[in-house]
Amino acid sequence: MIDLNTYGWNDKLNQLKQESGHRSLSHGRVTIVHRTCHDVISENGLFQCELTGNMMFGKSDFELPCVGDWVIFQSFDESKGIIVDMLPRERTLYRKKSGTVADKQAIASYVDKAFIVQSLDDNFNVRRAERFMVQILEANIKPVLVLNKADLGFDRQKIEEQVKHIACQMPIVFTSIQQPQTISRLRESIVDGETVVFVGSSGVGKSSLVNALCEKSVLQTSEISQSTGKGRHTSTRREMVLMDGSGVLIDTPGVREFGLAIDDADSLAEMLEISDYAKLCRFKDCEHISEPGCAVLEAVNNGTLDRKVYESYLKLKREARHFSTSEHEKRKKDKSFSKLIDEVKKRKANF
Ligand SMILES: Nc1nc2c(ncn2[C@@H]2O[C@H](COP(=O)(O)OP(=O)(O)OP(=O)(O)O)[C@@H](O)[C@H]2O)c(=O)[nH]1
Ligand SMILES: [Mg+2]
Ligand SMILES: [Zn+2]
Repeated sequence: MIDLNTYGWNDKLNQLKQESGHRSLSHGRVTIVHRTCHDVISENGLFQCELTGNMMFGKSDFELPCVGDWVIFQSFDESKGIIVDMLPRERTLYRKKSGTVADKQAIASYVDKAFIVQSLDDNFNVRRAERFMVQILEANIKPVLVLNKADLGFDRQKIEEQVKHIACQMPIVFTSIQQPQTISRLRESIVDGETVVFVGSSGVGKSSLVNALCEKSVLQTSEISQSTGKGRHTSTRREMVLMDGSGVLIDTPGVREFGLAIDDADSLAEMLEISDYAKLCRFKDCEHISEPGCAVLEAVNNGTLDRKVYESYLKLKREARHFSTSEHEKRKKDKSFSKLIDEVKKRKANF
């Protein structure tokens, strides 16, 4: 019998299951999403489950179970089943689906912490770290910036200078898979039963860190390419593993771009430490672009606020607004389309 508490099951989830009307069915957590089925870990072991047609009907992809979701399923035998329901989502990390304007993609659910992994060769990029951070904070997940490959030599002072405006939102940890004490420190930052998702570019060492934390090779990692010294795309799926029975780690494939899927751009000022200035602007609805009496612009001009942080703030805000208005429009269109179909059905019925 598997103790699902080690996977994060708790009284609150149990309560939700009781309320779901599926008391007698099994519950479990999605560990891998395959093309047509889901691996679900439950008290009775791992099950391969398909979705009922009902669960898929009228749903967008991001609403279907993703890694980390808790689901209710009916088992057929000791290893196969069918998912009939999903418990309400919490702390889900989304991103904008690449190549779309208003579609989002669910990366992982019921996440407590997110390790934003960057490597200290040429991957470290504070703008990219900010981007991940705002999406993670938006989901009520705790971000941690993990700067890996610390064995390669880097200018610590220069890096700390660049991240100082976000350091109070997220701790920064330097790691190397060749320095066991840095891995122990990382392990200590994970609380029992907590779920941690690893995100970042390809080749930064996400899977290597998961393996180091588990002290065994549970995931495949890349060989360093001799010619460039850089990693190649190795992980191809999001995958959950259990660390020493005390923490749940979710590895993800490296992403080239991480588009914001945020509904409310207002919190960005606070996340990027701009709100202290914004409070002093003459107008309450100041956009901090060219308004008279704008304290943010003044702080940029007198050098107290880093211009690059300010520009990044404007860019992320534009992007978040673009996403939320496009998403809103899309929802409106979908709604009026389904209304139209209902209307046609009614007319047919009346004939
Ligand atoms: N020098 C050094 N190399 C590392 C470290 N961590 C990982 N690597 C190497 O970096 C390469 C990429 O590691 P992976 O763990 O596969 O990277 P990943 O982030 O999972 O990449 P994707 O799965 O493609 O997203 C491998 O060759 C690792 O051995 C480190 O701390 N120091
Ligand atoms: Mg990987
Ligand atoms: Zn202003």
